[in-house]
This record gives sequence, C-alpha cells and structure tokens, in this order.
Amino acid sequence: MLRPPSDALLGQLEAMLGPKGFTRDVEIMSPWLTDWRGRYRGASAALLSPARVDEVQAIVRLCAANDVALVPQGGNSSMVGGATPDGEGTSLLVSLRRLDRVRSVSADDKLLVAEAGATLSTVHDAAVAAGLRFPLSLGAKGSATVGGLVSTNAGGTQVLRHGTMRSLVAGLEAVMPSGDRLDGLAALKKDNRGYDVARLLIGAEGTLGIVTAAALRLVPAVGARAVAWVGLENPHAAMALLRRLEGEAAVESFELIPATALALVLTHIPGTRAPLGGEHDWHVLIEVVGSRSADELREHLAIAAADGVIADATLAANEAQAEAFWKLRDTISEAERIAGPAAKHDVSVPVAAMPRFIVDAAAATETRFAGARVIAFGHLGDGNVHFNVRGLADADAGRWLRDTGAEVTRFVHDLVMAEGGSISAEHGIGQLKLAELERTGDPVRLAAQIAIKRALDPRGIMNPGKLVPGTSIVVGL
Ligand code: 2HG
Ligand code: ZN
Repeated sequence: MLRPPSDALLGQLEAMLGPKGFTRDVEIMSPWLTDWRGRYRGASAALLSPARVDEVQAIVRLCAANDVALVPQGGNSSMVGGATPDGEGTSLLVSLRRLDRVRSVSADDKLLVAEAGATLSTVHDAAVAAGLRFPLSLGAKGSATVGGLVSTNAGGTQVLRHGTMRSLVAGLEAVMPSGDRLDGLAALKKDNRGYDVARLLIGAEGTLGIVTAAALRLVPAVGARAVAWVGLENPHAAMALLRRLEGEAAVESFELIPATALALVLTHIPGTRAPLGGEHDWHVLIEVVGSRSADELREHLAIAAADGVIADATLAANEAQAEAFWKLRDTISEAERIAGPAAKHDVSVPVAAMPRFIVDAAAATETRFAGARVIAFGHLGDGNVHFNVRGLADADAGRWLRDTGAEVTRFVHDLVMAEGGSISAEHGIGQLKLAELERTGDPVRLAAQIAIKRALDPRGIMNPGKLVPGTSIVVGL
C-alpha cells in the first residue's frame, strides 16, 4: 500500500537534490500540477527535478523503500492527464526537464542519443546540425520532451512515412521501479536474448519505470520540400487524392482539416489567414519531399483538379509560406483550447474505413446529441482522427461537458470499437481514458498489461492511476 511521503523522506530528498532539484513552493509547482488542457488539477508534496540519472535512481530507491508514488513529467503537454498527479498530494512529481542533454549524434550510424528532458525542438536542431533530421514532429515540439514522447509512443504529422516513436527509438535507458538502471541504449540491429524489456517502456506512460534517455533514429536531410493546401468536398475525396499520390511521390504528411477547424484557427490564432480564396468544407495539407517535389506535387494536383477529385489547391511559394500553412495545422489544438471545452477523442480505425467513419460517425453523433458539433481533423493516412465534440454554441460548454461528455465519449468509442478501431491512436490513456480502456479493452490484453505492471512494479509506485486499470492510489496513513 502506498503512503504519503514522511517529513524524514522529504528531508532526505531535499538534502540530496539541493535547491535546484527540490521545491515545495506552491507557486513554482503550480503550472506543473495542471494538465495542458486544464482538465485536471493535481497536488504533490514536492517537485523533484533531478539533473543526473544517478539522482533519478536515488529518488526511485528512496521512494520504493518508503512506498511513495512518483509521477514522472516531461513537457507537461499530455492530452490525457498522463503526467498530472491526483489531488491527494501524496505523490511526488518528478520533472525530467533538467536532464536535457543531447549526449551524442552520430552521422555515420544516423543515431542521436538525447536525455529525457530534451525537447523535440532541441532534437530537431541537433539532427539538422549534423546534416540529418529526426522525422517526428507535432505542434507541441517546443515543450514536448524525449521522455514523454517515448513514454506515450507519440505520433504527429510524419507517421505516414516514418512511423510512431516505436519505430524511431533504437534503444533506451530507464530507471526501473527498483531504482536499478536499465541500459538498453546500444542500438543493436539484431539482439535475440528474449523479451525486449527496454521497449516495453515505449508507450508505458511512466508506469513501468522512468525513461532517462533514448537513442533515436535519424534520416537523411531533405533536399527540398513542397507544401500544398488543398480544398475539397469530403474525406472520401481526400483519401482518393492520397491514394493517387502514394507511390508517385514521397508523401511526408497528409493532414485532413475541416472548415470548422480552420475557422477556429483563423479566429483565435493571430497572424493566420486562409490559403485559398473560396470556401471549402474540407482541406488537406500535403508535404512532399525530394528534389522534384514541387513539380511533382503541382502536376499531380493539376490532374486531380482536372479529374474533379479536388476543388482548388495552392502550393507554398517559399519556406515562409510553407511554415504559414503548417502553422494553420499545428495550432488547431491551441485554437480549440481557446474556444472552450470539448469532448476529445483520439481514435483510429483501419485506414480504408476512415472517410466513411468520419462522415457517418459525425452524423450519428450530431443526431444523437442535439446541438453537438463534431470537429474531426488529423492524420487521415494513418487512420487516425481527432474526433472532438463540442456542445451547443450558445450553451455553457463546461457544464455541457460535465453533464454530457462521458455519454458522448461512450457513444463515439462504441462506434470506433464497432469498426475494430482504437480509443487511443497516439495520445495514450493517461487518466482521461482509463475507465474507457477498462470498458472497451480486450480482456486478454488488459490482463497481460496488469500482469506486466505487477511484475515490474510490485509496490505500484510508478505513475499510479494511469494507463493500467486497478492501479489508482490507495494510500494508507
Ligand atoms: C494534433 O494532431 C494533436 O494536433 C492534438 O494530436 C489533437 O487536440 C487534439 O485533439
Ligand atoms: Zn494528432
């Protein structure tokens, strides 16, 4: 059974970590005790900020010996409350942000080793400095950290060609719930010594240990890129366009954006403007890489327009315009947050079923919940959309979410399960989706997950109440 940290334990931690690594100051801790979306308000007896791996080990050892729960946190950009402690204040928040070095970059091996607290932007810059690139990107790149990206098996806007974190992590180092350091950084191409224990921590949301560093795969820098903004009638047309482009060009990204999402961005994000003159119900943002990318994309779009697949398109004339197009996509989440609460669903279905799912599920949801409006956007080619639902425009959005949100979520997730899909495509389970995972999850898979958790973290100190059913905190006083 877990316990609140004693004064003696807090004293030991403070003495070990020093003033930079230990604080109980409520104001300093406050921003890290609320999730990005502002859905959860947690509490912690102290904020621990180790700067070295041996300090992480010492924290875990001490807390394991005292049955005190730890909540690891990176950039605090979780969409599912995965890094927010519960409200009891009996856990300790462990920030990995000071453990932020890029340890090495090898152009020969195309590998970069970064510590857990390094941000995605830092990784991008270090890769570019070595003449390479790290092909995973997302809107929160300035704050999301390596540890969080690994622990949530993050996706983003380049999964189509390069896969999720799972395909980009070549090895990792972690502190296990015993306090021992698991050294799995060596990026062996072949290693058949049984269970891939280090890789179990990818997507484990800090429930099996604390990721302290990862070896990340880099890819060659792109000579040139072409970015286009396309207007079209519906998600079916978007999928038809993707199918035409695939195999013909190196499609790096293919993002679906409804008019409603674009409108939110144009309203709430300063310095944005619509790339196309006319009104379109749906848009796609396409990025193609390679030396002939601009010509290729222009030609394919012209043919698609002539064939009636798309209504209009424009190619970014320069890098600044390409960045402006990307800003429209990358700030949808931010614009939506400013617009107010929504029932958010990060779902996936088989790729081929995606267009039909978007259209039918949106219609079904809006019919079932009077006044509700669906905004479905995102990674069409990955079979992953963010299927977000808001209440009546003139109603109290917070109250609507409290009263109706859970029912809307069950309704949407049932539609997803009926398609053989997943209730979490890339954001993870955290605390937001734990009950839904339990309700909809395959019992065999859940039982294995629980057994792994019990075996590796028998005291249950690692991020309780997240991802694994039955691990919510029971604190003995
Ligand atoms: C994105 O694709 C992110 O922009 C966030 O995964 C999605 O806010 C969301 O629902
Ligand atoms: Zn996404």
